[in-house]
Amino acid sequence: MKNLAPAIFPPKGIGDAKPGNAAVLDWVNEIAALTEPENIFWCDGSDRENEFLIAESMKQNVLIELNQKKVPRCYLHRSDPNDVARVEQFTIVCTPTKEEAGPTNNWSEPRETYAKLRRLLKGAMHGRTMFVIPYMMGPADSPLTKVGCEITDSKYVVLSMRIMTRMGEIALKRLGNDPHSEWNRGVHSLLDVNSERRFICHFPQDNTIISVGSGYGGNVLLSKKCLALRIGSYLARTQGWMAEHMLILGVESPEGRKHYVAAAFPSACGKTNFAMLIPPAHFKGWKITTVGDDIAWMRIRDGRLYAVNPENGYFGVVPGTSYKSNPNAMRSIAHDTIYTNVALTDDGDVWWEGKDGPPPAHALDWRGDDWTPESKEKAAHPNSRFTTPVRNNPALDFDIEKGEGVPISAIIFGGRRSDTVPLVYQAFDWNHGVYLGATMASETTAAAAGAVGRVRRDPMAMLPFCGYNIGDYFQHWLDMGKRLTTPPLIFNVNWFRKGADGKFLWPGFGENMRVLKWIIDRCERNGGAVESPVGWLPSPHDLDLAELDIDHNAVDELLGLDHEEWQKEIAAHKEFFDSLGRIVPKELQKQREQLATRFEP
Ligand code: GTP
Ligand code: SPV
Ligand code: MN
Repeated sequence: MKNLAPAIFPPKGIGDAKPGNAAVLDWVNEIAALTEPENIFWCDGSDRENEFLIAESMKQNVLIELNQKKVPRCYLHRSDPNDVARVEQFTIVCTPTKEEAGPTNNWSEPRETYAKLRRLLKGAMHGRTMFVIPYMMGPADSPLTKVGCEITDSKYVVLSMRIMTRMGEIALKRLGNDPHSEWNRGVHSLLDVNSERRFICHFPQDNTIISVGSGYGGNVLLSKKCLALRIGSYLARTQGWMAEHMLILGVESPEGRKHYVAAAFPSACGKTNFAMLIPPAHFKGWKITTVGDDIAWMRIRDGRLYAVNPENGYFGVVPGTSYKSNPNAMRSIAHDTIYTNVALTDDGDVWWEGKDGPPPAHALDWRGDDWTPESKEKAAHPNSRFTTPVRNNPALDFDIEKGEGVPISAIIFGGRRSDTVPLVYQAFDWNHGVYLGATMASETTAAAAGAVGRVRRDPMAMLPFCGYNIGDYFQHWLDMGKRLTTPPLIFNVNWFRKGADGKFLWPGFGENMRVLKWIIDRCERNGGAVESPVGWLPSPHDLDLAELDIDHNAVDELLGLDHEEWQKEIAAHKEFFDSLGRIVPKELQKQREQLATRFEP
């Protein structure tokens, strides 16, 4: 199903928010001359514009209207079945030299790549409408905030960007009229949604992104992984800040003491869920608030790390979301939400695997085919998503718009590991914490096209998102540590360890509060821990497990270190570093040797 809808012609007052910045106008004209659209639609993000675009999207089958009584202002979008996740093999960092992109990125030469993309884009918007979306990443008054401009021929992208970013007037105001000010150029075209002509190209030196051939999420909402992480990480290094694949949450104790933590988990490994956590009844008076669920931009202020969430919405995993697992997400997506690739019930509601209640007797699956509970296929795609504004989140943090950001007390790394890695442990210091991040691994998920469940190293959860040489990125982390007088403590967690029966040992979700509480105790210098070869480990009585139905053996297993597994793990760290070659900083090599030594009898 391709969404190559013909041009639309808005009434007066819609689609004419032409910016005053000459650099933007020149660039738009240049892209229009290349792609030859029928007309140009200048977006301002207003309600009127949004209503018009939704109506047009329904006419052209880009959106399906859902039951407005059950899910007000919610719509369903079906992407092409060949286009349902990020495509890492076609995601490219186009730095002048291959060395700058480093061994973990696909690289191609910028000039040749521009030429190839120009050939693909030639006349690509013929007979169609080209949308120009000015957007802002970060609060209006933050020194971290960046402006981007995305050109696209997809209405789904426009509607999604309005949810995911601060779009329109506010962005143009921040950009101003100086043609030399810094802003990101993003060009997106669906082309013919052909997986053979799908390229997500980043030109960090030019602050430019060109994405063709896809209509899906992280490939096309250029604000997100492309700008906020790949280009962002490149800018962050040159400008002395950090762009990280991290959620940010606030934890307030019953006494009113508040901490913020940032956590890097790979795609589909629990960021959105952790960011919206509701503590179990035992933790009466504790309050968790969400600052961000996917991306953190952080800078140093008075020797501490401060973070903002550059985004304005959540692009979250749908399957598994329920009132049991994530009530705040369920409330968020009950209205004003775009669903992508979920099932459609006969009464116009949405359904997915893991939603509360019994499955519908009949539905249309994510492709639009008949589905019943007897069907072999899943009703919703495993990487089906919701796009919903942060304002919908009942647990939204009060300081989300604070320009200086929120001070970070702890950084948490975590992957999806069936074995080896304990439920939680603390790094000895910043550099050891950088080592934990640099060597983390996770089982692959449906968030990216390709095999699922394969353990791979995913340093700082940034493997697919670091826009430059990963060795330089590790060094940047080490350098940031030197500038921090009060660095956040660094932890590693693993919600996904399994027992001999193949089941998760840890209940996860809201119960992760028990782990978070220990982390906060450590930040306040009063949580107990034992020194182990991997770092500070809680013993079972250091975790508050009251009113939790879990047996002692499971807890011992969760907190245990299996020396044989760790010998393999350390060998895997070495193998990973060896695969990167000389770019791994000496400090991290030293950390690895020290880890190996600590395991010696
Ligand atoms: P991206 O949006 O792709 O970056 O994913 P994410 O990191 O935000 O992951 P998300 O919170 O959406 O969770 C992904 C999947 O993991 C969902 O199916 C969740 O139900 C599941 N999940 C999240 N937290 C936990 C947990 O604590 N334990 C278990 N067992 N599963 C979890
Ligand atoms: C991820 O894969 O980490 C996502 C989804 O958040 S996407 O925006 O498609 O990258
Ligand atoms: Mn998420």
